[in-house]
Amino acid sequence: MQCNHELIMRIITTHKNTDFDALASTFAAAILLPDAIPVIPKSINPNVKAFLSIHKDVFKTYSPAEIDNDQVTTLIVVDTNKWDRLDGFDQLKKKKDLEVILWDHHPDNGDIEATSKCQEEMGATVTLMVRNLIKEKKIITPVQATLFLAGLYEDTGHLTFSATKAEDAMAAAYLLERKADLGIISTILRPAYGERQKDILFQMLQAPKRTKVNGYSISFGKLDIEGHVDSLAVVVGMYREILNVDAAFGVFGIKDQGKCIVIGRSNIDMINIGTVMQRMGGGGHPAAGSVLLNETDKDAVEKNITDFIKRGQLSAPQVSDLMSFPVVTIAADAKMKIVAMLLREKGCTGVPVIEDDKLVGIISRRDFRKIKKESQLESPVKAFMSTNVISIEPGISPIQAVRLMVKYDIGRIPVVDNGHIIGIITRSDVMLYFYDTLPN
Ligand SMILES: [Mn+2]
Repeated sequence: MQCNHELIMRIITTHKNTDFDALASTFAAAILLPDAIPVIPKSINPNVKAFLSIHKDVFKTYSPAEIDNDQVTTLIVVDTNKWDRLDGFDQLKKKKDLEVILWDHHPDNGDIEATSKCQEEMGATVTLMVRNLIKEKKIITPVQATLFLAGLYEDTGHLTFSATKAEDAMAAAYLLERKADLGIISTILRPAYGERQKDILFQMLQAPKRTKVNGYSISFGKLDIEGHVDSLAVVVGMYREILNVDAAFGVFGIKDQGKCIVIGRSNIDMINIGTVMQRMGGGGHPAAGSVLLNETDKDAVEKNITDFIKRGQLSAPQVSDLMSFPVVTIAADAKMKIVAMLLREKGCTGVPVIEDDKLVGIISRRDFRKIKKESQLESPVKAFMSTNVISIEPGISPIQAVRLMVKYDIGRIPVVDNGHIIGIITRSDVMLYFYDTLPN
């Protein structure tokens, strides 16, 4: 009698530069398919590496070198759908009868042809895994829940990235219910600060120069770097904290590419980094931002930024930056029939009323209800206008304008400087502003 020794080897793997979503999905797959072996690429993100070194006993992984590809019968791929993102499995590409199971949240543009797959655009792959864990009533430990939530949070920016789906939030809720530890997550998701980053920070601190610009303390750290360096924003953040300045900029020259990366961090409202970076073609938000410039003269970059700040163009935007002007107004002694014509012509619901160049009231379509007989159309505007006008000063912040609009349920506020109307700010002005300044 012949004994047919058929080997079955199922392995789970994921993409190179393994991040938390990839690692989480790998171990979630290991719960779903308990006979499969998790194989992690050689190159993994520094914070994932740190996590694995602490959790060695709980999350046992294998390296691609430990796997005999000839024995592999099933390949489970998570968080990628491309062969070239895997480490050490090229041989399997052509293997006949290989079963391939795919779990991925990226758009379907890869070259891995799966025997069966779960591929949906989702904030994180681990959300798809959690869906199956719940369906199959698998029990997960708090440590597993913590890893899974770290993956989910990393890929969705704590559920804030626009790719986040409702199901990601529900998966997060489930993982919190399973006792995922938020304290640990905030520690392990902290961006990597390694040897490279430390060297750069120390170089920046060699000759720190603090300057006063418009009363604010500012510092520039300028140096050349070679090749790609992760987490430069973290370095600049630490640099600002150590020097205790209002705003700090890192200007990093990449000589061989003829470019430089500028990264800014600000601790005060008056210096809006997002605005600085936008003017140079980059982006960001008030506290942090960056730009890649086709420029190698780091001193020129410093001068450029300093000049911007000197001109006071970086202060937080004010109502006067957003308002529309000139404003259509009407004189207080104009007849009501003229107002009616004006409103119809301009297609607006109301217009400010002026007397001796000062704002004295506002007349709106609603006020025409007070007119009882035809002859009243010959009466002056001041007889029908409302005199308790909500107005705003030009130096106020846009958010204050929004508060007034909400409080009084109005869509437009006259901007008044010393009693004179100099513009009008509308709901659409402020909405446009807030959406434009949101970081991408
Ligand atoms: Mn992912």
